[in-house]
Amino acid sequence: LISLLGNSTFENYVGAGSGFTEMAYQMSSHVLTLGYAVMLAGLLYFVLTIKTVAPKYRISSVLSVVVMVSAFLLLLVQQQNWTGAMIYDAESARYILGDGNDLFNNGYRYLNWLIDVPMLLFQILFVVTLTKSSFSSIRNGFWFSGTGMIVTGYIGQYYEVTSPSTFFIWGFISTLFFFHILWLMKKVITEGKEGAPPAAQKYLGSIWTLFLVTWMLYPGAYLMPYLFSLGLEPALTETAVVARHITYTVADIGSKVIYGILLTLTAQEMSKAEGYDYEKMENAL
Ligand code: RET
Repeated sequence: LISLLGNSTFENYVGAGSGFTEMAYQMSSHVLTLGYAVMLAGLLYFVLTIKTVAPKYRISSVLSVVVMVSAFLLLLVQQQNWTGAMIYDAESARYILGDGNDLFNNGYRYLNWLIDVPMLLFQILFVVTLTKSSFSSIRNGFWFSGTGMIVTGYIGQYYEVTSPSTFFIWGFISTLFFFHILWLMKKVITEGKEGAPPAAQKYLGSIWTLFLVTWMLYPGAYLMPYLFSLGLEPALTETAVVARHITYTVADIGSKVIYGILLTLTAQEMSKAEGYDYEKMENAL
């Protein structure tokens, strides 16, 4: 198989090997569809709530809009890549890799992150006020490590079947960038809490938990074929394929949509504390 499929991801190897049962194929297709549908719904939320926060916080909503548009488009293409790669084989009653079609690759996701990761990281800087760190040095760190993490992971994912050691080395380098991002974000949230009204402090605490949990899901999805084999050979099973699609979708909804909503709620509390109360303004919406 390796000579036929080369550096393609393990989803193709499963498609060319055992193929996918109806349930595994459809669940994958549906969860990928849910992903882009939620982004369009989120887009409306961020547009419609922009005036509920004081003008200086509105860049955060604008960045959520940017994230939603890019995620909607790239996740739509990702879903079409899945259905386009597999065909139904009536003889075996399974979905198998189609001859002559594009292979499946998670790369659309990675390109989406290239836009969204820096945007999501910058976004919080427009809501909180830093007490010690400088805005521009945090912003540069976010940008540098955000893109570094994704580009190295993007290269690594090509080797998940053909060369586990290459796959793990790129994954490890990517993880170093990831730790730098976590350290910067912890700093931003800790400083942001100082001087924020109590209700906003509570939201900032939830944002940190959400951030930790949802961002950790991405490396989990990267490792998925190995998590299912618990060894140095990737598990070429449909369960691992479905688990990866679900993990990415859950992570995307949490890290982009729920995160954006929590930042909107934080900014609403801060706006209120500064005398901008949209609930009292007749023409806010
Ligand atoms: C990779 C490669 C393996 C190691 C690590 C990774 C981390 C990825 C992350 C992605 C976050 C993406 C987000 C997208 C939202 O739009 C690249 C999978 C650590 C943390 C938040």
